[in-house]
Amino acid sequence: MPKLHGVNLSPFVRKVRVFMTEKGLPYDLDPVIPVNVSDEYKKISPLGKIPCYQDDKVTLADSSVICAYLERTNPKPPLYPADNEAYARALWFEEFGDSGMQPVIGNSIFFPVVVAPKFFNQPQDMAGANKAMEEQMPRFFDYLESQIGDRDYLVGQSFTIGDIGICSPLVNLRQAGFEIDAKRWPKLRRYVDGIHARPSFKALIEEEKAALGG
Ligand SMILES: N[C@@H](CCC(=O)N[C@@H](CS)C(=O)NCC(=O)O)C(=O)O
Repeated sequence: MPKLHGVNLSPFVRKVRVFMTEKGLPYDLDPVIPVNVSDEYKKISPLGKIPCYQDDKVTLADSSVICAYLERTNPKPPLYPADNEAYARALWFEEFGDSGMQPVIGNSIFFPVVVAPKFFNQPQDMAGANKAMEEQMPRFFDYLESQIGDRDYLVGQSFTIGDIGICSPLVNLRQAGFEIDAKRWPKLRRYVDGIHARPSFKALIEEEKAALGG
């Protein structure tokens, strides 16, 4: 059975878990917390990060690489568009989520509001999170609002890696108690609500709710 090292609440682990669920791929989750990881773990994940995926052929320590590999080894259902332009666009949205939104959500909102008080016994910083929500997140939301239109998916007519990359960190935003303002970004809010209601996302959102104390 393939093994996925990493814990829930991580947007990158969630990306891979949603991807594998959508493909119907079973896996064992090894709950590695990415703080002071062991030298043993660094042998399989040299940057000390989660997720790390292992099967009988490969060891891969990056969510985007893992998903790309699993698409090649398990093509059905396709989670990357066949069309060249749509393929590039899906990768772009994945990157926009991973390297654009996630650092802001993770460092300025989710960590200070949820992780610091819950796991590090540090004071909660709501003021910093509110500031990030007011000053940094709107440019991401404005862009995504301009891209989604009335569709259910960011690229074409089906669910892709682009939707996973965008909507995974937005789970952490909700876990920190923030919502996308439906009056200001109605199309984006409708879209994200729809993606988070998919069984693959919903099951993890429920699991993580329990991990956060309900
Ligand atoms: N590019 C990596 C990023 C993974 C990542 O940053 N994971 C975080 C947890 S959400 C981590 O392991 N952080 C610990 C560290 O950076 O030392 C991926 O897509 O998998």
